[in-house]
Amino acid sequence: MNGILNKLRLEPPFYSASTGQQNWMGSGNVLKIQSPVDGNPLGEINLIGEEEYKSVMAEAKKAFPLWKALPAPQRGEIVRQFGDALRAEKEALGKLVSYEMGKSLQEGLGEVQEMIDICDFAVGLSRQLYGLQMHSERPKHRMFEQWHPLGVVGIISAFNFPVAVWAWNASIAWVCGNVCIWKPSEKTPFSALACQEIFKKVLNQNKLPEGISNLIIGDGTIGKKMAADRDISLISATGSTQMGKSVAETVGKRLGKSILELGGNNAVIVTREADLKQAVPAIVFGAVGTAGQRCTSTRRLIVHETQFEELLEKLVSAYGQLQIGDPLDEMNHMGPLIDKTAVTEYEKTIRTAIEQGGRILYGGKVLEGDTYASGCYVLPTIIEATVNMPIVAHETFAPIVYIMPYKNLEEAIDIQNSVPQGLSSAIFTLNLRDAETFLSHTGSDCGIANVNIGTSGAEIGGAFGGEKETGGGRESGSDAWKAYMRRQTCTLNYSTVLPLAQGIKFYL
Ligand code: UN1
Repeated sequence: MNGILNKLRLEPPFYSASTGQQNWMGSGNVLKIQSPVDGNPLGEINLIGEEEYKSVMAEAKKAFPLWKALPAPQRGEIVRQFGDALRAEKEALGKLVSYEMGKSLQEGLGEVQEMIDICDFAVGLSRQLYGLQMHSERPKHRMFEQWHPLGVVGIISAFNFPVAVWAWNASIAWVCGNVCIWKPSEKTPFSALACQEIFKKVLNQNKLPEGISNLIIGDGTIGKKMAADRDISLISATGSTQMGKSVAETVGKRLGKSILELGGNNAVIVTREADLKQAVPAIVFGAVGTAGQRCTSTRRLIVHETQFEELLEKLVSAYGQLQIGDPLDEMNHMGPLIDKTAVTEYEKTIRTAIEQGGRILYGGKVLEGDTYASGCYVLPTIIEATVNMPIVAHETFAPIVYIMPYKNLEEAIDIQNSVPQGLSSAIFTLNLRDAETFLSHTGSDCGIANVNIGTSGAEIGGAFGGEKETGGGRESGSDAWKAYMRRQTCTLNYSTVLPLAQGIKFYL
C-alpha cells in the first residue's frame, strides 16, 4: 500500500503523527486509520484543534478577495488544470479510494472519473454563469440580474464517496469565485489528503494562495463549528438525515445558506411489462454496488405480482454468482462495509426485519475466514417484506434490499412514495403509459426518477439531490451552480428623468 501513498507523494512526515513533526494541522487526537479491506493500518493523522481551525479559516478569508477578483474563465482554467492533474493520478487515486473505503477498484476509478467529468463541466460553466435580462416598466431603463461569489463555502462529505462529492461541490464553488473549506469523513482522510495535495500543486504552479482550497480533518465537533460559523456563507453537507437536521438547524439560526444531500431509501418498481434482462443487472448493481453504501443504493423492490416469482429466482441466481472479497481484485463484485460498526448495523437491521415479519430470501450473514479477516465483509441480502414494516422506511447503509409485491401501478407509486426519504427512484417497464405516469406529477416524489435505469450511478450533468428527509439540496450539474452564488438584481437608468416604478408620482 505504501506504493500508492508514495505515488501520491503522501510521504510519512505529511501524514504520520508518529514522526512528531508539526504538519499542516493537528493538535487534536490522533486518528488511526485501518483499511476495511484487510484490517491493516493505513496511517495515523492528527485531528484538527481549535487554533488550527481559526488559522485555516483565516487563510480561506485571506484568499477570497484575490480569487473572486479573477475573471470566472480564468478560475475555470485552474479547474481545467486540476482535471488534467486528476487524469494523471486517476489510477493511484482510484486505488487509494478503493483501499481506504473498500469499494471495488472499478468504482474507485469511476469515482475519480466523476471528478474529472465535473471539472470539465465546471470549466465550461465558468463561461456560462448567465443572468437574465428583464424588460423594465420604465422607459430607458435596463434591468438585469447578475451572479456574484458568496465567500467561503464549507463542504462536509461522507465516507462512501470520499472524493467525488467534494469535487462536485468544490469545482463548481471555485468557478463561481468562492474559496472552500472541506471536512471529509474521518473514516477516509487519506483520500482527501491526496486530493488536497493534487490541487495544492496546481495552485502553487499558478502562484495562487493555498487558501483557495482548505482541508480540515476533524470530528463532529468541527462540523458543528463550521455550521455555526458566520464566516462560512454556504454549507454543503452530505451524510445522514440526523447530521443534516443538526446542520440545518444551526445554519438556519444564523440565516446562512445550506445544501443538504442526506439519506435515500430508493425503490425500483418492476411492472408486468418490465424487461427483466435490464431490470436484474440494474437491481443487482444498485443493491450490491459499493456494498449498498451509496445514498442512491437500491433498498426496496416493488414488484408486480405476476413478475414476483421469476424476478426473485433470477435475483437469487445472480446473487449466488457474486464474488465477494478484496475490492482491489477486479474479479470481485463487492468489497467490505466501511467498518465493524456498519457490520453491527447490518446485523441489527436483519434481526429487526425478521422480528417485524420479514423473511430472508438470500444472505443475512457476516462472512468469516482468512479472506475476510478485517471482519467487515457480509453477504448481500434479500428480504421479503411488507410496506407496513417500520424497518422498510429506514435507511441502513448495507447491501440489504426489501422485496414486496403490488397489484396496480397506483399502489406501487404509493408504496414508493410512502417513506420519509426522497432521493432516487426507478421504474422498469416497456409500457409508455406506466412510464409517463411514474414521471408525472402524480408519480414519483423523488429528486431523481429513472425509466429502465437503476437508482444509482447518476451522471454529473444533472442536478443531484432529493426531497423530504433527503434535504432538498441540489449539487453537481444543471443549474445547481446558482446555490453557490448570490443573485443581484440591477436596474440602470439611462434617461434624463427619474420615473418611479408602479407609476408613483413624487414631485419635489
Ligand atoms: C452518494 O452516494 O452520496 O448516483 C452519491 C450515484 C453517484 C453518486 C452517489 N453518482 O450513485
